[in-house]
Amino acid sequence: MSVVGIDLGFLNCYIGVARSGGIETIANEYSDRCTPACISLGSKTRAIGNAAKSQIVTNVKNTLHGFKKLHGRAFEDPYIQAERAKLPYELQKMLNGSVGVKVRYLDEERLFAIEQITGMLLAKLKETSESALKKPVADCVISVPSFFTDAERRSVMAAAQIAGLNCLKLMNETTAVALAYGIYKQDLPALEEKPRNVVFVDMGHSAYQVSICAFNKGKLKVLATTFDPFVGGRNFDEALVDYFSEEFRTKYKLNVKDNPRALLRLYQECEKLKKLMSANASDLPLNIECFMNDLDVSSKMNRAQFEQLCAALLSRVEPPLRAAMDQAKLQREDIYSIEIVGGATRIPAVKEQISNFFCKEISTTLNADEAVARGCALQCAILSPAFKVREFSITDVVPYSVTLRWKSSYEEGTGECEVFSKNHAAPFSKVITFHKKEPFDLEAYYTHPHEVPYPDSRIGRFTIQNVGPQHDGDNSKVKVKVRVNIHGLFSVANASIIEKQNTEGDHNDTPMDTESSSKNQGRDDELDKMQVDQDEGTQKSQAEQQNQADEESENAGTETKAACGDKQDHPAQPKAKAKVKSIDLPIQASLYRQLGQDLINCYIENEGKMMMQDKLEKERNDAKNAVEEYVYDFRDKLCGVFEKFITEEDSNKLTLMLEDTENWLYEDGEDQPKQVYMDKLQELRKFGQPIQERYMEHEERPKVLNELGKKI
Ligand code: ATP
Ligand code: K
Ligand code: MG
Repeated sequence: MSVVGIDLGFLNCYIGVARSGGIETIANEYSDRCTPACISLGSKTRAIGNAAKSQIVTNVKNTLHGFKKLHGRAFEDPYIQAERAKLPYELQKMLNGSVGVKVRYLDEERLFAIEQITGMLLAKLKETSESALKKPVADCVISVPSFFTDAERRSVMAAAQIAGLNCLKLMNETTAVALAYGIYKQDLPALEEKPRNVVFVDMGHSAYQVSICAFNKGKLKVLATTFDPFVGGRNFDEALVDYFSEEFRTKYKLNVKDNPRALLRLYQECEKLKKLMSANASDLPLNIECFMNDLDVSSKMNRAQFEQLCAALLSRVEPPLRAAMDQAKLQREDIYSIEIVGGATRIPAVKEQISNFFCKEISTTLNADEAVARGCALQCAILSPAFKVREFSITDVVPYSVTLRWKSSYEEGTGECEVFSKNHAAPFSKVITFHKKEPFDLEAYYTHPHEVPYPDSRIGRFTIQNVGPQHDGDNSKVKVKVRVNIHGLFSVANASIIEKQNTEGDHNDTPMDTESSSKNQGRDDELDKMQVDQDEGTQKSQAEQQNQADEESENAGTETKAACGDKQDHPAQPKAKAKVKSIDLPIQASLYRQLGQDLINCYIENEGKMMMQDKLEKERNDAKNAVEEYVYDFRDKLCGVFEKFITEEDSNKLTLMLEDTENWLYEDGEDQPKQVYMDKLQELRKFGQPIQERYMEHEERPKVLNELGKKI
């Protein structure tokens, strides 16, 4: 079983693995611990990671980057349309309405779903892990932004499946950071003591996330997460690009925005400049040779100017910090430390905003680039039965409140109930009781659409099937378990109908309730059980129910009964003892923007084909390189060490042959099947081998004699 954690970044990906010595961030084949989230499609092969990044400017339309947030959205989504206008490659609508990219690959026009693109990247990261661990890798934990909705999360899960990964958990990025911070801390307060509250801030390339966590020995609890999904390093780059484009327009009469290649180069140079400005406050140059129309361009900027240019962006640092403190109900003096990670927190003005808000120095003790991957690897180790790690319990939060809505059986209209409030502990299960005579639909959606950075509030529809009236024609009691699982995904996990047996005029919940919850106990990995049951007669307000639920969830093992449902469905009933039987009901789930397994299987098959193609292409190239290498190596040796072992005539003949081969490699032999190169090498060797042997014999003879001499 593998223990691997993947930080699936917008710009940069990192891999953490558990090895004998502990958690380690591993390097790829370029000895780089960072693998760019970049894929380049070519006429013969795909390049992924570092090799793809170097093609951004040369293979503009077929080099994909900046695709992390295209997941789980409709093509018409305003975010997608805004990105589409800026991306140098072409986005296209898939048959199911989601986002795909149109590229040229293997000399054909091809359409890839976003899940396939991220699947390619994840497959590459899998391969990198495999070569580091020297064994197959499947189990892993993958990071996602805490603000990802269910649709976005499911789309990333599909990508993992396409890559052949078994994602044990989608972990919120800031929670991963919190785990990386807490698990090694020896001095956390004891369980009964006041927790240590730490703020984690991550500003990466595409987003800004804040979370506040409470730590006790062996335990971390997320209190609140907030975010601005539209502020990150890329926005600072963009501010610079806009500024210089305008300057070059007046200064050089160049229209940078009309030239994708030039624009990409300007982005790259601006990112470099931005980083330099983090270390240096004085004027720094920006020079690009042969930028457009053979013109060299140059300009400069200093940190003060940059900060002025980005004033609007910088003002967006504080609100999520304030919101997190409000939601966690903490004062500044309750905060033990502020830990920052993510590349863009290296911008001095960003750091300043954060420390000014807390009136406190910020801590940079965590590895800003690798903390997410390390946290994910630690989580994977905790989940892996094969790995021994310190006991550490992690309680995350539900980022957006979730409401269930259903049709009332008695009157026109709907009933609804908020089943999870914002910042509710997760993973978590609750049981809700309905009184129904017929199958019914539960619609799950985000309660407050304006809080969700996503244009559709639907999560899914769950049809509870096979519901009928009781023998006496009364409503049946249906228990429905809803949950937010380990990945942060909402579902109606199961439903059962409660049948009374030998009913002697009594209706009682108690025996069944206990039975059902203990029966479920073993099946679940959730922290706690919550019984949100019909409170017959006295319908409480939604707020009251939730307060009660939240309170109770702190005490493991307790059950809460809270009202939830439309009152008319459950007239008050007299209580007495009765035997009950619980029968599981089928649920038909239709999740919003969910990919069908058939389609995923088809993508898996396609990924396999592309991998095979890459492998064959690599072998073909290796075979070609072997011929080239032989030519150069032998030619060198012919005028060197082999000189004495070949007649001049043969040497001339061979030199000519090598020269012919070299020319062939650049002409007819440039693009041949692998076998042709192998045959070519064989042919050369036939001539070369005898010379090589004569030379070797000559070299070995003195050594052998020497050895013999020693023995005598
Ligand atoms: P996301 O978290 O949004 O998915 P990511 O994890 O790929 O993105 P990071 O690797 O954390 O992003 O950060 C990359 C960003 O940090 C880039 O915009 C990069 O230019 C910026 N960055 C890195 N180093 C510095 C620096 N020294 N000064 C300013 N910005 C920097
Ligand atoms: K990253
Ligand atoms: Mg990141």
